[in-house]
Amino acid sequence: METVINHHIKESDYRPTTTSPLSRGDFGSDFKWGVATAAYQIEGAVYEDGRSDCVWDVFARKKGKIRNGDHARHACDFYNKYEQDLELVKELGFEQFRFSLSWSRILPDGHGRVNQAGVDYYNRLIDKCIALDIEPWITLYHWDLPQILERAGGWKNRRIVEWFAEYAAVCANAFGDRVQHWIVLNEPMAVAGLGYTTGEHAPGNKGIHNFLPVVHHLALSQAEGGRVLRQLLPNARIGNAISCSQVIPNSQSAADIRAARRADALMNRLFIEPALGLGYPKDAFPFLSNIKRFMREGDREKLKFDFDFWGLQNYFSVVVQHSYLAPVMWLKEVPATLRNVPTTGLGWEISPSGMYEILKQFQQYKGVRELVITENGAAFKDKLKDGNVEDHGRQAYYHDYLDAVLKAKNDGVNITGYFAWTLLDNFEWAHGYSARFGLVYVDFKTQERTVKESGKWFAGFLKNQKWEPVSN
Ligand code: IFM
Repeated sequence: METVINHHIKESDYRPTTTSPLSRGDFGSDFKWGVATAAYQIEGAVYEDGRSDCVWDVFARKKGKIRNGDHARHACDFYNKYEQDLELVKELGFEQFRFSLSWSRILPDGHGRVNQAGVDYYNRLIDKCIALDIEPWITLYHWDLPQILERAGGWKNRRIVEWFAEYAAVCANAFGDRVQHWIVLNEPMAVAGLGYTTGEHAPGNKGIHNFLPVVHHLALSQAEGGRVLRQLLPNARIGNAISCSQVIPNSQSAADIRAARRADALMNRLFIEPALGLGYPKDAFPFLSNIKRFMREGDREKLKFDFDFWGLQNYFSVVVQHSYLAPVMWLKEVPATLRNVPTTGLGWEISPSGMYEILKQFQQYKGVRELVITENGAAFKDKLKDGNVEDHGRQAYYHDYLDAVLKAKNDGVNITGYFAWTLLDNFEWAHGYSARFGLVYVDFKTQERTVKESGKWFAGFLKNQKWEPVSN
């Protein structure tokens, strides 16, 4: 087997690190293959059918928040084009489709009044999936909090746990007869860190004082959402999706090793451990002890929920070092672009070995029943030329990450599914439309879709053709 070393390369020139052919059959016949999306990133139609503003609508209207002044008022117009887009999912050969529900379409006041037009839309979407023999997987919350709830404090206000429970119950009652797989929260760490601490994401709140209450209310809500779904839908399979990355210390110094443990506590342990009954990971990051100020009697129990599966969302590895200049965390990341490693268009390290290591790390938790990769993918600077997008870098990325998933599976990790991120180029949050993650290229002026080379390769792989990586 030939081994390719990808040093000092232009991001789009990434090539597979091994030439091992992959085949779908290697993962076993029950392994689930899907593609993941999120409502706000694709739907558009923000003013249609009684939807109210979410925090991202308001954030995007502010100057300088989203690259190039982009907004998601139209996004991919998936709200109107969902039928043809689901046909593309089918054409690509995915059998599962993960999408999120827009809270402000379903409950425009955040709680109370149900907007039937919003419910009807998701009913049509689910029914279309079923008609195409694609299994719908619902994410309840993928970052688009109704603005009306943000005005009442959003995730800083403990009442959000009740509001979220009500929303979960409305969704379970509306869609639970046809949807078996549910994901409660998507990447709560991004909400707490980017949305309420650094302010890079909506709602744009800044300040470390927000971090702990927001973490605690998200952690309570993930468990409460799980309980609501389980009570109303006893046969559902309920999961939660968290971001995770292998964390590597920059040196073997005691200070760098401790810094890596703190980063690991935040990036990987913060939301899973309270649910497993292990509490917050204060051992590695003593600052987290301050969360007790927001805890009430009985909360340790309320934080627990026995999820059927944990969704892991892995894109890159990180290297960290101790820093005196960063109070609270006392660490800084060593950017991949300074480390002579291959990166994607967003400067994220391409690290298939990191995918392997993180799967092994999560497998060690006794209370974890099953793991699913609920997102993995890469942004590259794709160009549409003569009706084609030759995104060989993305093909190679998928090849190497899938190889790593297979290796982990063969080494005993109970991983049962994989979702590519994502179907369509879309609104990539603060990056706007500048970061293209899709297997399908979108011309945002015409809304025309073009399946990229990576999409065609994935389709071949899912048809059980041996998946040879491109070699040049
Ligand atoms: O686009 C996002 C998604 O919404 C959450 N996980 C990471 C993706 C890529 O940044």
